[in-house]
Amino acid sequence: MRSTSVDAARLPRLPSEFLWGASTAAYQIEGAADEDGRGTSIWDSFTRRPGTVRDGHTGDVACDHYHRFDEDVSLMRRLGLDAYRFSISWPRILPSGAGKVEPRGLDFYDRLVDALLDAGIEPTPTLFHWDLPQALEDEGGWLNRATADRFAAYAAVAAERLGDRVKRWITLNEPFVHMSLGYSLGVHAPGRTLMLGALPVAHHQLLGHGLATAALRAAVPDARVLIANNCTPVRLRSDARSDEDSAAATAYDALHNRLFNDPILLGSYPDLSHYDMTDPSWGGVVREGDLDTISAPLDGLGVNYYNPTWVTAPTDPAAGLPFDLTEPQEPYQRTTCDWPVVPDGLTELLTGLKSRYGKALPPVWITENGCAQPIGSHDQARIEYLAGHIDAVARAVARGVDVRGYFTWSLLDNFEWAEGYHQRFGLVEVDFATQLRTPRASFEWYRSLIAHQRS
Ligand code: IFM
Repeated sequence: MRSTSVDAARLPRLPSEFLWGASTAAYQIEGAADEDGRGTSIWDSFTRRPGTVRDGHTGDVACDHYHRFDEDVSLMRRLGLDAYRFSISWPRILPSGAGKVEPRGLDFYDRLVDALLDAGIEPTPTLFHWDLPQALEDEGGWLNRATADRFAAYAAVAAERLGDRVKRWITLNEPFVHMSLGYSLGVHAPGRTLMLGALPVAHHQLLGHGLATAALRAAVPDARVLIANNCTPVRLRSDARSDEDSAAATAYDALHNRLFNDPILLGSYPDLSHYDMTDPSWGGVVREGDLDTISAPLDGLGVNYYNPTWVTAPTDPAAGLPFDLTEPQEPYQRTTCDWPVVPDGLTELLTGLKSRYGKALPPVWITENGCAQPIGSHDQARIEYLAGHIDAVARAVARGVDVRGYFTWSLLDNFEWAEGYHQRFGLVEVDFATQLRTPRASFEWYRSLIAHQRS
């Protein structure tokens, strides 16, 4: 590993109890798709449809973490992680989504949790990171309100088995992204193209979050429950002039951020009249009592941050959306996903959450942040990305935002959804032909950062 020019010791010191972690997700790393009674997930079905994923890649083997988790926990121990955020595969535990429990699936997470605890790492599972059991998709997926009840029942099964050792739980990962890419645009599973017809998916996921929160608290009285929302500061280009541009920003913010944060933190939906949604019940989707369930107190808000979003007024009103997505004028560095690298967007996001929600904002954990970089590069860009974003978190903390931890995305190179194995987000490089794990320079850098912050 090469030494680096960004000295981890020069970053501001975060509070001593600040938690340092790394994140992954089941379908992206586990593999073992047909083992030990695992049911089919929507990603198994989607990846089999021609043209959905670059080069026809699938998560069938992925990082083979199901068989190699001991080696991966050793890597985490070397890093000195306080916590590891992984996700539980719903179809591994309930192959049909509901009803019969597969004990071998639960056994796997039992072994993983024990290995983490032995290594002094706090297990932090997410219950839903997009791999819905196909059997539930066949009944409408998250368009079907019953999926929210099924989700709570699954949460209870997981909590009853693991809750003696697992105390921090995350219900959903990025419900905005699952709704928009999976149900509006069709570039993720389940591949529906409903555009605004996907909005019930937002409500049913949020209802599932609320019901699962209650189930977790019933099974694990000292549980700490979070949700991981993908949040983005919404920016206008510096040449934006019109009120229409500002209205576009407000509309996009409502859809991406407020739709998923307001009901949880304030118990209400944002103004969606830009989307012709004036009926507060969304045509009967939102029922009496739902918002009380959704807004049950949380122990923390998980924030996944990658970059700001630039919008302008729509050029084609007939397209049906009240904004256009656009590109910034500034020549930001780009990741291999072509995402601009904008660390100060994270400070803006965190301070913006504090001013928007005030006392209603619980402590925040950054539950994902990281970047894809070219394979074989010397990894300097990833180190600079991490340093810039951790510094941005420290700036928000200095401005009074209660941020309690940072989980980088990701521990390992993994299956990056529609991009297959082409985007490399890992602190650890994975050779998918041999499964050889090779820590990158950013691994060593993150290790030294954690050691320094603790010293
Ligand atoms: O890989 C994904 C992850 O599953 C969810 N958040 C964004 C990451 C990078 O695209």
